[in-house]
Amino acid sequence: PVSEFDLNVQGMTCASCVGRVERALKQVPGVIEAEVNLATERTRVTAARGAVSVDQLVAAVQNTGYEASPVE
Ligand code: 9UX
Repeated sequence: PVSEFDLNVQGMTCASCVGRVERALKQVPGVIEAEVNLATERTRVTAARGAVSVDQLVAAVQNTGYEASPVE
């Protein structure tokens, strides 16, 4: 079973930014997939159910230097 999380990630302006954010999220234990949509600033994260909290994901993005918040 998996859980999906939607984040709004701001501050990305190029494809390398996208790569940094996706890599940071995929390095969080339990994360299976992370996909950034640069145009919409929306990021969809798939993780093993119960393995991560949205706060952990937000923190992982913020540690790379971008702003993140959960999408309600
Ligand atoms: Mo691209 Mo993003 O040159 O911080 S990596 S703008």
